[in-house]
Amino acid sequence: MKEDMIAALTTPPGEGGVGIIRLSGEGVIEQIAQIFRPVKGRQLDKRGGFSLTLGWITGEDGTNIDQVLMGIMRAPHSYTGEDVAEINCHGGSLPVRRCLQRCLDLGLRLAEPGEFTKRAFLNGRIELNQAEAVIDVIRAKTDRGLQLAVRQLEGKTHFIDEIEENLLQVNAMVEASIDFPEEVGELDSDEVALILGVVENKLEKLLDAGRRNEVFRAGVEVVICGKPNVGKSSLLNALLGKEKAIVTDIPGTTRDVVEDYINIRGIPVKLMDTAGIRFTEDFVEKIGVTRSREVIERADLLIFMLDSAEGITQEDLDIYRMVDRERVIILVNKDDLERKLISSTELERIFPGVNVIRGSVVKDVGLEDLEREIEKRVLTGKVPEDGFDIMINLRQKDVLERTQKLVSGTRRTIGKVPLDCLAVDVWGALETLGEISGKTLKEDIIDRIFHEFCIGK
Ligand SMILES: Nc1nc2c(ncn2[C@@H]2O[C@H](COP(=O)(O)OP(=O)(O)OP(=O)(O)O)[C@@H](O)[C@H]2O)c(=O)[nH]1
Ligand SMILES: [Mg+2]
Repeated sequence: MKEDMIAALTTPPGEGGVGIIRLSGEGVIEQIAQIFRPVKGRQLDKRGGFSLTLGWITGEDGTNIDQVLMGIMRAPHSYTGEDVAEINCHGGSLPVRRCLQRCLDLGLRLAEPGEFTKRAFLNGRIELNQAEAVIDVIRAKTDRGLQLAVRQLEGKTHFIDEIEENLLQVNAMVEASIDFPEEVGELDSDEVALILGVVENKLEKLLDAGRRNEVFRAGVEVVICGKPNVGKSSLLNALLGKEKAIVTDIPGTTRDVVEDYINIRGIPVKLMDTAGIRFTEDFVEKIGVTRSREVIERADLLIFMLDSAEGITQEDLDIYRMVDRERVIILVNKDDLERKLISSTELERIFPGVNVIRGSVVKDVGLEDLEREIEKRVLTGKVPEDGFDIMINLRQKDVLERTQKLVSGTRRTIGKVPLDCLAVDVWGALETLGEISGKTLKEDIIDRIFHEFCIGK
C-alpha cells in the first residue's frame, strides 16, 4: 500500500542553532522541490541517492522564508525506507513553523508520534525491538543505559535467532515424523526434550538479564529520610556535587521534597531529600512532614539517617517503624564528631540484620560505601553471561515469559500427545517469539507501541 506523505519537526521545539523538519513518503522530493530554490546547481528532483543542498525555502509569493540545508535520501536508503527530505533550517520557532507550514501547504500531513520509525519497521528497515530501542537511546540517562539500548538498536539479537532456530529444528523433526514416518522413523523424544530444555534455559537467562538490567532503563527512586538536622540535605548536596538544598543547623530547615537526578555507578537515580520527620505545631513544616511520608511510601530504596552525636532517640525509632525493612539502608552520620553515642552493638540490637554504614557527609567519609551499597541493593540477581547481557522492556519481557511457558508446557507433553499437537505447540511458541521482532504482531498492537514515541521520531 502506498503511504501518504508526512512531515514533522524532529528537533525539540524552542530556540536552537538548527531545526530539522523531516518529510517522508513517495513523491516528497518532487513536492519539496516546488518550494525550494537552490543557491546554485541542479534542482532537487534531478539529484539521485543522497545529497545536501544549500538553498532557500520560498513563500507563496516567491520570497525567501529561510536559508536551509536540504538533505535528500532516496528510497530505500533512508530512515523510513521511503523517499525522505530533511530541511535543516534555522532553529527558531518562527522559521521552523513557517517552513513546516509550507510543507503542509504542499498537501503533506503532520506525522503522528513515532510514525517515521513505524514506517522504518513496516518497510523492513528495522525490527520492532530495534524500533523500541530508539526510545531507550533517547531516554538513556547513564552510559550503561545507553550502551544497553544501543546494543538493541544494533539488532544484535542473535540469541533470539538462536532460540528461533532451535524451535524450527524441533518443528522440522516433528513434521518429518508426521509426514515421512517410514523414512525417518519414530520421533526421538529425548532429543526433542533436550533441545526444548536448552531453549528454556536460554529464555531464562534472557529474562534474568532483563530483570537485572531493567534498572538502567527505568532508574530508581532513592529517598533520604530521618529526623531533623541529621544531615539529609547535606547528603543530597554531597551526592549531587552541588548546593541544591538549603543546609543550616536549625532543625526543620527543609520543608519541600527536594529532588534531582544523578548517576550512581551507571544507575540513573532520582534522589529525594525530605523534611525531617518529627511532631511539630508549625503549619508549613507539618505539610512537609506529610510529603516526606508520601515519598517514603513509594521509594525504591531509603537512606535512613541517624546522628552519631545525638544517639538513637525515640524520634528515630518512630521513623524506623514507618520504613520498610527490605528497602532501607542505615547511614550513621556525623561520625567525625568527638561525641559518638551510637555503638555497633546498639545498632545490631535495634536494627538486627540491616546493613549499616558509618560516615560523615561533611568529611566525605562513607559516601563511596553508600554508593556501592545502593548499587548492590538495586542490581539484584545474577550477572548476565556474555551474549545474554541485554535490556528488555515490559512488552519483550511478556513475550519471552509467554514463550517460555509454552516451551516448558510442550516439553512436558512430549510422548503424551499426538505428534500433530506437538507440532502445533512448537509452532505456537515460534509465533509468540516472533512478537519480539514484530513479524507476528497484529497491526493495532504495533500502533499502540509506536504511539509511545514522540512526534518527529
Ligand atoms: N559535624 C558534622 N556536621 C554535619 C554533617 N552532616 C551535616 N552536618 C551539619 O548538620 C546540620 C544539619 O544539616 P542538614 O543537611 O541541614 O540536615 P537535615 O537533615 O537536612 O535537616 P532538616 O532539613 O532540618 O531536616 C548542618 O549544620 C550541617 O552542616 C557531618 O557529617 N558532620
Ligand atoms: Mg534538610
